[in-house]
Amino acid sequence: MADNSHNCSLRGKEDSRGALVVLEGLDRCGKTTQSTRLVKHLESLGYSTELWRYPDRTTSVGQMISSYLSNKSQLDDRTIHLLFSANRWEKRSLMETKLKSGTTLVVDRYSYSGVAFSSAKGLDMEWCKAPEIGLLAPDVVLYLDIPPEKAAERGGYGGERYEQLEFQKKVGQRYKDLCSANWKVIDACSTMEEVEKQLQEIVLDCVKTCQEGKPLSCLWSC
Ligand code: DGP
Repeated sequence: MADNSHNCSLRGKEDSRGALVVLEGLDRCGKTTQSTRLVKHLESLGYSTELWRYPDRTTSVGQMISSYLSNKSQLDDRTIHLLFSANRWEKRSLMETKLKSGTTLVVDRYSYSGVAFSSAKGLDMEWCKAPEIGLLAPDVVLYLDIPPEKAAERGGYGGERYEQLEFQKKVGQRYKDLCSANWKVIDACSTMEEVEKQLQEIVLDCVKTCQEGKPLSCLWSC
């Protein structure tokens, strides 16, 4: 019998679930700070919530990625792209289980980082999307928008492979190409509190909708 566990329409007996909330943006746009604050806020309101981040450097695939990012190893562009994707696939079923059990996941980077960063190196965008097909689709993507020059000023870059202004400019352009209906673009140059408040409003709405019942779907809009 065919394995249809990754079919795009995943209707259970009942569609009440946690929300899949993704934060995206250039390096140093504030994703990590804001996702941490968002989780605390949702928890304070009584919602079961977890903070996830990709790459997940704790797995063996994640350790290969970490070594590549810190320039300790060299990998072909397509090879590293597929490793990033595998790092998301290895947590896909856990993600589905958590969401269906009612836990909201706030995810710091997801498939859009995969496509934006790899296609910024010159790889074909459709080729980059292909291994992401079948991963769970976020209910909302919060894009923290910041000019690359401003991001570079924020405490400087930490020395990892992609933290270079010219490269980040290309990544920013690719993100713009990926932007679609479930994206909310937030001005990341506003104060930390303003960004936080905007995110809370958007996400609370989304969490309530998912709690009322919304079927899971898969990337890319199948
Ligand atoms: P972070 O841990 O959020 O600082 O991410 C590490 C770096 O890796 C950052 O420069 C963004 C990049 N990155 C994150 N996800 C992916 C991915 O799926 N593919 C590629 N090529 N780069 C990614």
